[in-house]
Amino acid sequence: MNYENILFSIEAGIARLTLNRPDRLNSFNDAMHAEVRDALARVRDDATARVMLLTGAGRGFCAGQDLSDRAVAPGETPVDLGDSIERNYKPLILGLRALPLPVVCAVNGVAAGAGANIALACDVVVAARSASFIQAFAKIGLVPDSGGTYFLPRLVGSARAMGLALLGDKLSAHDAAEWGLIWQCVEDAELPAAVEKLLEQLAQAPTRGLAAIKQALHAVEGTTLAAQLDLERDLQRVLGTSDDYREGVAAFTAKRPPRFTGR
Ligand code: T3D
Repeated sequence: MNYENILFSIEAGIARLTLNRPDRLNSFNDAMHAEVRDALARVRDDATARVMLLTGAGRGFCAGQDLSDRAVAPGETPVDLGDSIERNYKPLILGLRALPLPVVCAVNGVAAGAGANIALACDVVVAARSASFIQAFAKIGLVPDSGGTYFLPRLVGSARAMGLALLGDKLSAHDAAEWGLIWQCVEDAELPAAVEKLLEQLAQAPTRGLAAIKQALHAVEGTTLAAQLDLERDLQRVLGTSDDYREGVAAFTAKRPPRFTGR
């Protein structure tokens, strides 16, 4: 597939996906959804990919749905938003969460509407100090989607989730980090270097082990301690046969740095 709305590459174990409609603050239309879906499938199927970066081009990260084709004239039938979510946003969020490798989100600017929640669906979120998070939905009569009603209370508690969702106020990257919504806020000029450092570290880490960590932490919702202990046991059993576990223990014993291959 030719990409016109995203930039995409996989090199040296690092998949990079940049939302690339900067004049619309990288808001999503159907074409961009199709391209992102295609790129995520390539990351999933590429055995050399060990970490993925998601970011935005220009001054924004993503302003959610492109609203330019959502205006409804009196008497016209509106677009079926449920259909749009079923076809586009739900597979995107589930696709990010299911990737068997860590996804780093570099929030380079404003993340609004679905754009904010797409960032929250990633595994490690680093934002530039000038970036912000806006649950813009209430301002146009909608409910937070793309997992917003799921992620927000879990990350920041119900009082702050309710305030963010009902008011649609801008939350600075600094406060987002303080509140535990994201991993880290860094100075704007330091974002590229901070992100590259994370990508390097994760691209050389034991990928299967990281995928299992992601799976176990995502499974914790609605489960019991006993069930989670069972899952940890099962994952550990499989990981205990991996090359990277063997290498990790050998390197520790020999007092040398490990050389993980992701297998
Ligand atoms: O519809 C479905 O399929 C259901 C799913 C819905 C999911 C959703 O995401 S609903 C929520 C949609 N998003 C929003 O409501 C956010 C709309 N945007 C804004 O509120 C503001 O743009 C921001 C707060 C994000 C940024 O403000 P600011 O002042 O920094 O920038 P700006 O001037 O508003 O935007 C710059 C340009 O991008 C501007 O175009 P122009 O005037 O330069 O030609 C603006 O119209 C455009 N833009 C920004 N957001 C969108 C957009 N164009 C289309 N759709 C957008 N969402």
